[in-house]
Amino acid sequence: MTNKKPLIGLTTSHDIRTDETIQTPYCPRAVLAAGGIPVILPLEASEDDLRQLVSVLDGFLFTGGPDVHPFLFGEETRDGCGSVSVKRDRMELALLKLAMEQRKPVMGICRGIQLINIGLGGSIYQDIPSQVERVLPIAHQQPFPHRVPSHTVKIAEGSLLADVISGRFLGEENCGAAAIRVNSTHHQAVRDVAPRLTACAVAPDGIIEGVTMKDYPYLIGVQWHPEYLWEEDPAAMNLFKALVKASAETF
Ligand SMILES: [Mn+2]
Repeated sequence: MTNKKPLIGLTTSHDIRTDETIQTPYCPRAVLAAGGIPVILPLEASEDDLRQLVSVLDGFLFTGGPDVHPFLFGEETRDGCGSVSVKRDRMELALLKLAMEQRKPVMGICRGIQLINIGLGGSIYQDIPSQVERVLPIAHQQPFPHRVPSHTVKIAEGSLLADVISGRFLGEENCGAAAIRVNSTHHQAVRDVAPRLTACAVAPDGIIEGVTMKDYPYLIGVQWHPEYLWEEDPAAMNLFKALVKASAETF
């Protein structure tokens, strides 16, 4: 068993104009580099099929993408909300529920942290600039390429996220975790944190950028995009390595 690599299921993007599913290479490459095998999941699958897939796979990565439909967290669609994929929302919420029923490791990136929060009963800001008054309005849609960090994030000391970012979770502490530099390409963000989640990372304007879940084997959501940073940033690589490690432990 020891030389088998964990299988990490990845959600795909959905182009609602053409109905095509799209997978950019960044998350698969990061999972491969971290020692896992990325498995791209189908957008359209029955709940039974998803359940079977979940039982075979070892961990799950909810990737970035467009907005989540406001009805899913009990709101009307406000000015500032972007486009949505009803199919993708439905598939990912079903997948999250099934993955958590089977206690599989879960990671969410950008849309992924929001989807997880909504799936567990929390809410999000539909549009940060029009909904949040901020003394220091951070550019969460950064004006330069994704590979360049744009704002800092404070990580709660003693949290699972701090353990992962620092490398302690991997037994190879290789960077500081109190504050890290991240990229930012989102206009939505976690608002009310779901009851079972804990906010453990925050941007300088107060926007929540990370969540974890106590009483669960492994769950981390981050608002930034480590898949564009890992080649140069050990904090970003540690996130992928930790997901793979946690997934290996559930074999
Ligand atoms: Mn941000």
